[in-house]
Amino acid sequence: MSATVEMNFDGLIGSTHNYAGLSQGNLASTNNAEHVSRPRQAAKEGLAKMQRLHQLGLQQGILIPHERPHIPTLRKMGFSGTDQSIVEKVNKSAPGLLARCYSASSMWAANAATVSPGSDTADGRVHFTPANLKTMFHRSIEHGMTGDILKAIFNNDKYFHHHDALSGGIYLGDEGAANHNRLCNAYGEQGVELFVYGKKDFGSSTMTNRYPARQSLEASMAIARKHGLAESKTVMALQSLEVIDAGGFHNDVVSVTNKNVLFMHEQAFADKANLFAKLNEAFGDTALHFIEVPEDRVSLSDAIKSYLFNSQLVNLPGGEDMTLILPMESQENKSVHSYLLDLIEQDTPIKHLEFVDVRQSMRNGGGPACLRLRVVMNEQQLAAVNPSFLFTDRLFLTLNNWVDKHYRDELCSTDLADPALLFESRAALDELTQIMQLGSFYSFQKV
Ligand code: SUG
Repeated sequence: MSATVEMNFDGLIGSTHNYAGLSQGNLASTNNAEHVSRPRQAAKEGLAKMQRLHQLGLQQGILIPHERPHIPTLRKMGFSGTDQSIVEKVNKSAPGLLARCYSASSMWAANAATVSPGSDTADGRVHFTPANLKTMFHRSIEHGMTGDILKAIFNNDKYFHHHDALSGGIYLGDEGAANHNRLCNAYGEQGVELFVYGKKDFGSSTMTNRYPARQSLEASMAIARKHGLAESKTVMALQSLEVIDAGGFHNDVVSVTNKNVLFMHEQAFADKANLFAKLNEAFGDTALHFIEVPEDRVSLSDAIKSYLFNSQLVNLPGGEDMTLILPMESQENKSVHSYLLDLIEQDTPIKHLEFVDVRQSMRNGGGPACLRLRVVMNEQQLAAVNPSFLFTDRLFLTLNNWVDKHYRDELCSTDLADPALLFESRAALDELTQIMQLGSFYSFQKV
């Protein structure tokens, strides 16, 4: 059997990274609203994380930023004239809309799509469904470009199948891989796909009190059907509504899986016992490891502040031991760090800790795991990936120089009205399409 790997595709952070407080229920986003952001630092932190994982011997890929501000969205909403005059008019009459069309939120690649490996799907192809992200306006405009980027990277019908994002009016909210996990014995074997929802759209609805639940059960079920997953290997679980109301808007803020390990806060799921029973039944005869972190070791509030669970749980080449790639904030939080030091001494597969600095992203509620989309591929599938999107030492250097050339040091909310930012952002993306050998890709390049 050929070697199958799990590859991480990280979102390259766009030049308009800013703190606009757009995501209700995401405490970091709300608390940092209107703070000054540092786009150049943000992009370099992201690139340094990719480089670290690449150095550790993991397969690393890249997703490019979306076009921002997104003028086509503004034109659809009735603004006309030159692109520059549109920015001026929107700033005067609808500044909230301008901020939403300027967000660099596509950086959080875990929300790009739900991906099912070929070993789980009926036709043996890797299936992709871009997330519609309809709960937040600024994110709901991502899925078209996300689909185009995924099609440019995984451009071979023999190995890859691309679905459209789900529609459904106010229903069928889908947040992609942030609410989707997979358990398996080996990456190349059929696994159990775990979909985690926060609300039911039809029939008896489950409701959060303070903050919106973003993922709907009906959306998760539709994706499982469209990807051709075996019913016996698919588990649907309800997110803890208390967790959502405490600021854990995505399930990947409170849990992460790798192979046969589920690492989670004890309060992550609404009905833990039922979930464990369902997972054990779907998984079959070999053992799953449920590593639960108790509230009295790490409070839910500390877990959400430090993003302990928004870490990447990985196997480095040649070893069975697992490594957690964690945000620096979980090293700086005393109770979290003390728990982690105990964890690696216990009898679990998690044996190593690596801390990465992604502070600029963290301030908008995006940790290491938010920044990556996992794609499991066998050798033939991997060979069919567009090589321009594979991370190399050379690409690292090229993109660092590109960031230095095009990104601002700082950005604040009033800067979004500056027409120069529109042209700077386009100059950066124009050069990026040359680096990535994409030709005319963004809408502004096609007029
Ligand atoms: O959707 N933040 C993103 C963070 C996404 C994190 N992703 C995962 N957990 N996988 C969101 O809430 C903030 C933008 C702003 O406020 O400017 C934002 O969109």
